[in-house]
Amino acid sequence: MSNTVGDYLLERLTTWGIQRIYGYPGDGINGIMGAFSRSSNGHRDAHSPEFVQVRHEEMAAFMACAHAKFTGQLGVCMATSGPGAVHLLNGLYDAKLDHQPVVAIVGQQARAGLGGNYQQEIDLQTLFKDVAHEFVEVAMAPEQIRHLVDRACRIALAERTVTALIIPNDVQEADAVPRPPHKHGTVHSGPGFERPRVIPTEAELDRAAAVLNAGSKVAMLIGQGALGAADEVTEVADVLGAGVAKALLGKAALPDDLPYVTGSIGLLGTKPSWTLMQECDTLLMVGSSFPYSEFLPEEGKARGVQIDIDGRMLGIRYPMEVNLAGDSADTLRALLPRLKRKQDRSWREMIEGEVAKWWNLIEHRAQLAADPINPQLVFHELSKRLPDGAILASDSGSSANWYARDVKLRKGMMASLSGTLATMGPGVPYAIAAKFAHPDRPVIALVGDGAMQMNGINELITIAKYRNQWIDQRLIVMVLNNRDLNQVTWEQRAMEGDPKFEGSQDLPDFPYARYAEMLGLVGIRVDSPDQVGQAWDRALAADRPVVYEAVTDPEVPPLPPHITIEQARALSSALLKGDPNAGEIMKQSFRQKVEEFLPGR
Ligand SMILES: Cc1ncc(C[n+]2csc(CCOP(=O)(O)OP(=O)(O)O)c2C)c(N)n1
Ligand SMILES: [Mg+2]
Repeated sequence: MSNTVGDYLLERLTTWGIQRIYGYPGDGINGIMGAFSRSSNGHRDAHSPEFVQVRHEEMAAFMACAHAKFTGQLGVCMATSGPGAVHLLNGLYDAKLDHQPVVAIVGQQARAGLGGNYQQEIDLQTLFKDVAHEFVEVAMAPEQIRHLVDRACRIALAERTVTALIIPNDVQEADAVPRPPHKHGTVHSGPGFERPRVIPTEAELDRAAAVLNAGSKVAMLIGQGALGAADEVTEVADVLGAGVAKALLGKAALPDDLPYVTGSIGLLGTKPSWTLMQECDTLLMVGSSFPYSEFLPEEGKARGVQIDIDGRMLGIRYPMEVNLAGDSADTLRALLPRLKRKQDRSWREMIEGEVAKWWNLIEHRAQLAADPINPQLVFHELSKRLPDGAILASDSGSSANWYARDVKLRKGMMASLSGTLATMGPGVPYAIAAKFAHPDRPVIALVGDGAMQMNGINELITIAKYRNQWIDQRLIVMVLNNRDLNQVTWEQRAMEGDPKFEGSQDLPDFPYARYAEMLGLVGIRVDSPDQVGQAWDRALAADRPVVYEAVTDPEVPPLPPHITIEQARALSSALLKGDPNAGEIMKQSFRQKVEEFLPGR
């Protein structure tokens, strides 16, 4: 039985299957913290949600987003009024932009003080109106809680988006009204949401099949919408003799060890993905909103078919001939009997040849000498050792390049990053949420030193706090210690034609591995290439979380797969304008590039 609104809130969230809420306390939510305390003392339902205390509310929002990404279920985060609510925002935008269902529950000052320029009073509805525009409501009376929870959860799931529930602290402490009186002006809602089966009409499927059957060089581009459709993508690609490129959020949608998978696309992508898109005559895009048009076929060069569950995402990246609003797996399954097997396999064979050459090139690039460690080697050695069922979380930065290109995911693995917001900072909190959701699986975060200094170091404290709850404690945080905000340094050089601005780009050093040891974790610092592999063996065999600190060379260029004339011109202008590291860059860029043209690559 519920007593207060706070108690009832947790009870109703339990009905929705919420097992965990990531958050940080404050007097704006003490009425809910009291309810957590009562429920954890055994007075309540044993399935009542657990409160996970993070270091910063933004991390709670990242974790709620990652929970959704790694489980397919609703993520929930919680923060106090005012500053706590403001801190949530970046993580909530990460969820919104990557279409993840997340509910944010925030406190507010007592009703009596609102509008009084009161302590910590912020207009929260306006603050959240953009990030949670599908549903942001304030509970002004206990009778509302039931339907506000039901609607916040259902709308987040149905729309794959962020919703927000604002609860003044005196409402939290009021007597619960689980069942509003049966009278005019009350709302009587119920819980539960099941995804519908969404398949396009027969006529549209026929039209799509006609386009796909007419083509002789079919390229597929899959994104996160294809997660869970691996069998269908494989079958369709096989029938159509297609190569398959993957947008970053869809990296785990299809294993990288299939010979016709060209890997990532875009600035962080591969050369075979580039070739696939440049030379295809037909594009089948599945569950992706990959934005960069220069990496897609030139308008008019290919006929296009797109599948997306969200009608709003159709036809916005390429003028598609057929736009299919539907679930990826179900729609591909419905297309299959309509597709004719391509008898001429030469396109597919050409793509497979390109893919084989690419993996050779990647292997060789990883072995090239650098000062002291080539970052590609760190990813390459990890890739070879990835345990079955591993879950990976990459941060934004140069690590995302190497994650995209060098890591070969196998069947049964999961992986994600901040795909659309591309914010710094999700690597460590995503890994923590992955661990809570799948405590029996090894989890690896791939993070830059900038991101570690932004928030990752602090979140190591959360790892130390909770690690004993995880049956398999293998959570490895790999830090690329390059003392540089490297991704942006290269953007300054290659996009702007400016030399590296040391004032904005250089980072202070920090003893990541030693700090991990102070927290009772394992710290491994690697500063020579011959230690890289063994260090991974040690990290992967550890009985507790590990910080794997790799001292890497910031002058190894994360070159786009196809460096354009403009980029080459910009880079040389940056060097001529006196880039402080010009000599080393020339050496590394030349080495990396020359590898591409060596015979047998
Ligand atoms: C919150 C946020 N601030 C700034 C950026 C711009 N940005 C993208 S990558 C990057 C550098 C990341 O540096 P680090 O974490 O050290 O990784 P590295 O590229 O050096 O491997 C920056 C500043 C961003 N994406 N997000
Ligand atoms: Mg760095």
